[in-house]
Amino acid sequence: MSTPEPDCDALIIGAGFSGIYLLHRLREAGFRAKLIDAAAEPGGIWYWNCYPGARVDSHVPIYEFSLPELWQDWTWSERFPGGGELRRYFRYVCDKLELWADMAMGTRVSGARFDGDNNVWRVDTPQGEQISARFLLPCAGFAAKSYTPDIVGLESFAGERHHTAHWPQGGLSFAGKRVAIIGTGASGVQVAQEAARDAAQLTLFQRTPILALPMQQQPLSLEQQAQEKAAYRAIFAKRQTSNGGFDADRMEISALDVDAVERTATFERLWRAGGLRFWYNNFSDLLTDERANRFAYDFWRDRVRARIADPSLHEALAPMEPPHPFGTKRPSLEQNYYEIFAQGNVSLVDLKHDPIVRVVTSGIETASALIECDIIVFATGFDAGSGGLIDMKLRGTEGFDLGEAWKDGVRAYLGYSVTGFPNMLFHYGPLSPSGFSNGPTAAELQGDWTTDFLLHLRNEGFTRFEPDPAAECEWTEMVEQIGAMTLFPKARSWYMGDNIPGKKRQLINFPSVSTYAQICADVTANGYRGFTLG
Ligand code: N01
Repeated sequence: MSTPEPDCDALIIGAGFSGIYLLHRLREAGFRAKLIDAAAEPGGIWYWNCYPGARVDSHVPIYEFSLPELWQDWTWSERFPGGGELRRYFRYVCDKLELWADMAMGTRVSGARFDGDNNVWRVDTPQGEQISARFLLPCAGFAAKSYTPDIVGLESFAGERHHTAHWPQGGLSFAGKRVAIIGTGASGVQVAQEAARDAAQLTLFQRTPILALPMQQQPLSLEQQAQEKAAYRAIFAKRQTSNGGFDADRMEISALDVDAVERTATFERLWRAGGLRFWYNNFSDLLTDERANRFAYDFWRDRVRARIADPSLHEALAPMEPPHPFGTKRPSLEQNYYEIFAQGNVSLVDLKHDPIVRVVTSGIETASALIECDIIVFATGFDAGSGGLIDMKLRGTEGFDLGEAWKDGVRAYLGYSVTGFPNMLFHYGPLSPSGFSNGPTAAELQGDWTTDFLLHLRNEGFTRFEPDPAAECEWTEMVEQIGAMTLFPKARSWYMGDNIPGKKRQLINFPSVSTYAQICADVTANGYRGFTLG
């Protein structure tokens, strides 16, 4: 008796850049592809993280799809677009590519198992629906699982508390409120700048100072964009061949091979250019040599100190000695972050000297004081990379789920595929360029590769693939070895997994998109080396 055809050839989970691009490419290639997402609207991270001030840190046109049919007719209002505009962009993309018919928004995955008899994934939803698919393509993004620290007394707090990744979709006014923000990463900085405008009192609880860079935001006129579009094709081509998926790479020269005058002039130029340039376009050895890195840190520190009116805050916000090498934690962008501390309604609690003891009904108690508040904002980040995938409770051939498979650390061939979990490729996942890459660049690269791979399987009549344990092991070790050649292990960060208590310390991103693209192309050219097809 022949087995029934699965509901679809490919089930994509997640309507961010990766999922949307994959749906488009797979449909173009004639696959019966479906996309589901728990959110009510597409946008991935831009849907959930709708806190005030949410804004991308990559300038136009880096953070959009390179498909001409999309960019030719789309315009942005600012050089670094805000979250609302990005959500409108996603709706525009789904309209323009006519994707809606194959998208089921508001559909969450509650579990899935691989049916090895039929080479099919069976995916469950909380409503009791089951969707079968030959291939499972989770596109959960790197930040699908938020992290809230377990602080004593949290449940007793009488006010509102929200994690930046679960912000009320209807918005939340800070006007006249006493607001506490725990965490000063990119999310904390962005909320703080907004809250400082109209909160009666804003208190930032900082464990480690963020080494934030000036955004240099600018409005974008239609005429300006029309002119700039002439260069878009070249910019998108460069994106594919750069390390970070941006429009440029780090320079070829070492910070140690130039004199102080030239070094400072270079830093000045990158600073003025704004955005993340000071990070991804800096000297070649910024992230591999501590002496080179220290030059950049000192420049950053002096520039930032000059903007902090109260000298008593210098050491907390921009310490004399670097808290970690510059750029080994993602340097967020800021617009007026260092100026808000001059306002009467803004204060900083340096948790290194005054740790949180507990939360009480009326606020947050530190070792030295009770800070009363109406709203607590948790800007405390994510169980990045693996967290969102583990939460899907995906069960493979050995009868256990991904959480069990990764209990001693993440392993994945090409940061894509795990032994014991056939017919599954996750995108923008751990051990792929992911958080080290501009999102759309990685989404297109992996989306194209996956489409070619599935076409190959279809053309050859294969219904199953699985990575070889040796290939998976080799890849996992290689990412670790590459990481050890950089300064990243010198910081405690989500890049290293050690922002989550109990999580194994390992570099979770592959450090170069262009190298990754070459390796993936080589895997293809060698008959999908490292995979067993059947
Ligand atoms: O999270 P984070 P995020 N007690 O992990 C602190 C992207 N992103 O949501 O540094 C007190 O960076 C923690 O302190 P420490 C971007 O890639 C992009 O801000 O660990 N504090 C840190 O200050 C970014 O890197 C954009 O010592 C605690 C903060 O919480 C990534 O998302 C905007 C604590 C967490 O910072 C994550 O950013 C937003 C505790 N127990 C995000 N636990 C843009 O595009 C943690 N912290 C601009």
